[in-house]
Amino acid sequence: MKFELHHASGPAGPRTGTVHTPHGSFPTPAFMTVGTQGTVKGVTPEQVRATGAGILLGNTYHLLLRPGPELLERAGGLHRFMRWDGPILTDSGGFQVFSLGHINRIGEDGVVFKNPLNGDLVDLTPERSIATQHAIGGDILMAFDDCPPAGGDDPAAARERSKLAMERTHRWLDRCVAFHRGRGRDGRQALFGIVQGGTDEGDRAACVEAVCSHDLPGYAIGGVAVGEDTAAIDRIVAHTAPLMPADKPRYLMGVGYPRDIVAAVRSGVDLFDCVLPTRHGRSGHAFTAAGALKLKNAPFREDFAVLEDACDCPACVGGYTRAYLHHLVKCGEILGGVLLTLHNLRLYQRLMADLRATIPGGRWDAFFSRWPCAIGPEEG
Ligand code: PRF
Ligand code: ZN
Repeated sequence: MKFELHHASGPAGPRTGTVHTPHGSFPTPAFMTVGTQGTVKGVTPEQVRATGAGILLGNTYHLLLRPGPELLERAGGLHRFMRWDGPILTDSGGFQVFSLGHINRIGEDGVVFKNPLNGDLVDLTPERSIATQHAIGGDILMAFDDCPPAGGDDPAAARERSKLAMERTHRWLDRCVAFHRGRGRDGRQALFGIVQGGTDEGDRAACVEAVCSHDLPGYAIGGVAVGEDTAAIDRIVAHTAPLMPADKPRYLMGVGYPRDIVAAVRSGVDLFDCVLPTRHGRSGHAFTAAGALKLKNAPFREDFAVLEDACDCPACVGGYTRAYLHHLVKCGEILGGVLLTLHNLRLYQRLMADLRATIPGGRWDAFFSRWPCAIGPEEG
């Protein structure tokens, strides 16, 4: 993997670049479409490609349980299995174990969780995560990290838990790096480190220091959007991103709404992923430049406009009206979820393309007039 930086507006400002992988290149800032179980729910890889997606994200947690690394290896890796020949990034499974809540025990060695499919106990260690990611065959692998939820009722306990998570994440990173070295597809798989550290700026700085002491091809900001408010997300990202190496891609994991992405891009983040465009699409929500529409609501019953006139997605170009989408969503018809997924994914890609076009000239007032949904609390 190689990262080429095209434009950077100083150490703390927005950047444009290109990530080159063995499965092709894509421009940054980029939004990675989530394909958790070896599919972007409801749509084909050809349709995903047509939204403008340059890279997909897969999940070690899900693929380890089903279909499993042995089968994926026999299939020739996830690219061939799912028929997506573009770049793939895999998340390490740590975060999913925590967020999906089947944890049995967390210890120094790793995590033991209950397989929700059959009740068996599964051991997930840094080594097993990396070995599974080798079998999946993604172009970018993520380190196995410990990501506790934000806050809680007892600030002292949360602080203690966050400290332990940071330190454990660094020891686990050492093990990921050691295990990855000399393995993987002939060095064609790039391992990224993950910066944790909760909402404390000193902790974040210490984590950047520790994680970036490993010379890795890219680094991520984890532990953000795990229960904090928007202001805390913006503050931590604006503090952390500029501390990370300028010549490597910076990836903000699991974020977010269009406004969160725009704010983070302006703080120097290059890569994003989030389930929002797909998950919200399946639950009957459309993102638009003006804000989100909940199509189930009565006002759409007789709204014979398309979602957005300016959109070139199959739903808008095809002339499917808000009234028709309202009807599909009300009836629970899967076509509603498919059309809204395609629209939302295209909207995210249009947003990223406009960000990339705006960064070199810095005409942000004009950008926000095109994307009122991205105007943050502080811009009014
Ligand atoms: N770690 C990993 N994956 C993640 C996160 C994290 O902290 C997040 C947090 N927003 C999303 N996905 N490994
Ligand atoms: Zn559309």
